[in-house]
Parts: sequence; structure tokens; C-alpha cells
Amino acid sequence: MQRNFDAIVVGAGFGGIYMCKKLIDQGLSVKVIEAASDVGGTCTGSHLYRYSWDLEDLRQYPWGRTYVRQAEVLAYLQHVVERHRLRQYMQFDTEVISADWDARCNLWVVRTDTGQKLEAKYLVTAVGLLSRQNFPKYPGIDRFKGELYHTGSWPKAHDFKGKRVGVLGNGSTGVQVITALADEVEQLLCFQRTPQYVVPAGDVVATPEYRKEINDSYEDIWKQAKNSQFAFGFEESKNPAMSVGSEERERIFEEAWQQGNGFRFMFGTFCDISYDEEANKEAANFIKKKIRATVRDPVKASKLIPTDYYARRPLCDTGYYEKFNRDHVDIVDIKETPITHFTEKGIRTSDGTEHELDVVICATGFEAVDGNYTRIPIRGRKGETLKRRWAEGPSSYLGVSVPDYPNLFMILGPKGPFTNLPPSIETQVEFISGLISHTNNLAPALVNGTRRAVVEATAEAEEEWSDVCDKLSANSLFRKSDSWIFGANVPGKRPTVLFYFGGLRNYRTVLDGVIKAGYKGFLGC
Ligand code: NA7
Repeated sequence: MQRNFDAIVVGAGFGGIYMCKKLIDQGLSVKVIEAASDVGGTCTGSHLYRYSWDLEDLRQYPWGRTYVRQAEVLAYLQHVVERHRLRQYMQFDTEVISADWDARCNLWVVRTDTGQKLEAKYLVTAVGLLSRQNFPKYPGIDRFKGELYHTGSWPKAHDFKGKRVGVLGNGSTGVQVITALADEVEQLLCFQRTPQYVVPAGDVVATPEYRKEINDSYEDIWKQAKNSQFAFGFEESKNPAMSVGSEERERIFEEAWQQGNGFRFMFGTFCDISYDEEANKEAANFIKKKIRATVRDPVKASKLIPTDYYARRPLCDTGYYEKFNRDHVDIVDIKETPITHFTEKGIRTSDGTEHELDVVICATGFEAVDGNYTRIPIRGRKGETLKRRWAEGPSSYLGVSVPDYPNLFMILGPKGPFTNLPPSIETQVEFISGLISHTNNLAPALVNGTRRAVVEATAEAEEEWSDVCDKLSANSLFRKSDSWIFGANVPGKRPTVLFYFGGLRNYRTVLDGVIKAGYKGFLGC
């Protein structure tokens, strides 16, 4: 069995699949290692949650609604892998347990839980932003005799009919789970810590006319998305909320509400909702009014109405608030009556109530961005793991490279762009494959009798990039709200700037500048 490769790619999701294709197309030998038993990845507008580079396929591949479901994303990725004959380079059901830089031979040595020891010149991590689960650590949780799930490892088959179900968490996932299960279960109790602002998704059937319109302008659509801030396919507003009168503001909010999409509501209406307190309050008040108008029971409504800034990842739904008009759907405010412990029968809260449940679903999120890197011991030039290096907060150059970790490239590493993910993934894959090609063409140093070129970010470039990311988020109200976007959702973890908030267009401009300057900020180039 082959043990030496030009590149090992960890993860066979959106990033890993495209990385594999790009490197194979360059004539390199590639091995993709994936822990799951098939290609995967972690919903958004259908037409932009795919790859832009196979236009013919984009125009033909079927999709039924304007939003794409997880199963459809999986089917699409499987289809791409078959169409481009990439499965032969992929090894599934295999976890990388360590990766060590061998400075004598200028190689990455990768060990797997299947007992393999593989070597490669380049190591590309495509491990996803949000796959490491944040599982709540309540006392007695192991004693619970009912079914216990985390949304990150959802059972293939489940039957919640006639059952009493508790859902912990009401972020994007919780909102989707609650909306989806409300009609199916006997009783639904939502254990809510922080109410969130949720706007309609605007998910409708994609008619043949709509599809034709998209197909006819796909190239322009991608061009617009890649030249926008968040790459969701709408124009971000350039107007401050207070630049128009209150009636006009209301009209703009209402129009966006009817059209749907959380990002569009937050960034397509006005430009300053995420950083101007007054603008933020106007948007928040509009959503609060909608919640009051939707939820008939005033007690439930008051629990669902947020009190803090509208400054987390903008959420959208397909009838979330309406579900609370059903008698069997209720909210337990766990800020007011915190969960003290789990019992065999369910969850006890501080007011002494034991909420008896057959099923508990933890929609409690993920240790975002760096969680997957700190799980695998990845040791660089100094033998230090990324986990240790990032003890005070993760860092990188361009979200792609880390000093002292030569020839290691990250797709969606810390301090990469905060956008609709596939377009950013493509951008980074194309940058990384260009950098690998460039490195391969360098006149390499003779190391231990072997010539192998090496490239890595400089410490100065990493520091400058950190400053850029810091400054870009300095005025953001997002920074004042505890959420995964700043790593503030995991107990014991220090909040830090995890993203580049300059938008995709600016990010692409930065990368172009780096390339034009001969891969500025990289050592060895
Ligand atoms: P999120 O957005 O991190 O939401 C997690 C939710 O779980 C949120 O409501 C949390 O409350 C709640 N939570 C977290 N820990 C606990 C404990 N211990 N007890 C009770 N409730 C808890 O994760 P999602 O999976 O919904 O979404 C992640 C991203 O995936 C999303 O933004 C999309 O981009 C896709 P809190 O708000 O912290 O008070």
C-alpha cells in the first residue's frame, strides 16, 4: 500500500473534495482521509451552496427548493466525487490521530487510528468549522435513562412520535430542530438560555422558471457573490438605518422580512446594524414586534423575546415562532430557573421541577473554528502542538498558514473570512493549490539528501493579520454578544477573534496582493 504522497488532505467535505481535485489536476499524488464513512460536510441558499467551478454540472444538477437540506448537500457532494472520479483518492472510516513535521526529511508524518503511518510533503486540513461538538456537562447526565442526542451526531433513524422531547439550545440548529419536531412529538420542551432573533428563511419551491433564471445568469451570480461581503447572493446595503425616515425604515425591514434570509435582513437592509447601537435597536425592535404578533400566549412571547443586541449569527426559520402557539410546545427559561442536574427521568431545574422526558436533544453547538485542530495533535517544527501554540487563542496568516508549521495549509482555519462558506472554501482551496504549485517549482534546499521545498508563514505576517482581524471586529456589536463566532460559547475557553470580518471581496483582494507580491508573508517563497 502506498505510504508516501505529495499531499495528505484531512477531511472529505466541501474543502477536502475540491482540494483533492485541484491537486490531482496538478499531477500530484493525493490521499484524502475522512473519519466518516462517506463524503460529508455540515443550510443556506441552494444555488450558492455548491461549487462554482463546474458550470455545466451547476446548470444540470437538480435541486428542489431555494434552501438546501443536509441530505441534499451530502448527495450533491457524493455526486461531485463520482463525476470527477475522486473516490479513488479517498480513505473513509479513518481518523488522523497525529501529524508530526519531520524536519530532517521535510515531510509530514501522519498516523491514523487504522494503524497507518503515512508521509506527505504537504498537509492540508479541511476539517470544517463546526464539527467538534459542545456537549453540556450537567451533573447526572449519564444517569438519564431516555434517549440522549447531540445534533452533531444525529441518528440515521429515529422515531419521536408520541414522545416527550426536550431540546437544549436555540441557535440555528435548535431553531431548526424545534420547528421540525413540533408537529411530530407528544410534548416539546425548549430549554432556552438566551432567546435569539429569528427571521423567516424564505424557503420556497424552486420553480422551473426560477431555476432557468439562475441557470441563465450563474456566471454573474458567482461573480457578484465573490465580490460581495458575505457571498449569499444579495447586495449588501450601503445605507445607514437612520439615513431614512421611520416609515421608510419599516418598509425596508418588512420587505426583507417577506423575502427572507437572516443575513439579508441584517446586512441587506442597512449597513450599520451590526455596529451602530441605534440601528441595531431599530432592527431588534422590528423583530420583537413580529414575535409579539406571532406568539399568542404573552407569557411564551415574553420568554422568546430577546433582550440583548441583535448581534449573533443571523438566524432564519421556517415557522419557528408559530410552533409556540401549540399547547404541547413550551419554553423553560433556564436563565431564570437554571438546570441543576439530570435525573433518570429527565431534567431538574432550580425551582425544583423535574421535567420528565423520553428524549433529550442537545442543540448546544460546536467548539467552532479551532476545536478540530486542538483535538488532533499536530506538531510543527518545534514539536509543539497547535493546541499549545493556540492556548491563548488561535492565530494564523490569512486563515491558511501558521509559522513553524511548514507546508501545513488550513481550509477555514482561524481568522479566515466570515461568509457563506462554500465561496470562501473555494477561494482558499485555489490559493492553497497555487501556493503548493509555486512551492513545488522553487529551487529547494537539499535536506538530508532529498530536495523538498518548504513554505510557511512568517511570524510578522501572522501578527499583522491578527491586528487586521482585531481592528475589523473592534466596533462590532457581535463582539459584545457571547457566541461561537468569538469562541465565547464553550465553558473555560477564552473568547477571541476567530474570523476576518472584512468580507469575501476584500479577502480575495488581499490574497491577490499576496500572490502578486511573490507570496508575501511566506517564508521560503
Ligand atoms: P450555537 O449557535 O452555538 O447555539 C447553541 C445553543 O445552545 C445556544 O442557544 C446556547 O445558548 C445553547 N447552549 C449551549 N450550551 C448550553 C448548555 N450547557 N445548556 C443549555 N443550553 C446551552 O450552535 P448551533 O448548532 O445552533 O449553530 C452553530 C452554527 O452551525 C450556526 O451558526 C450555523 O452557522 C451552523 P446561549 O445562546 O449560549 O445562551
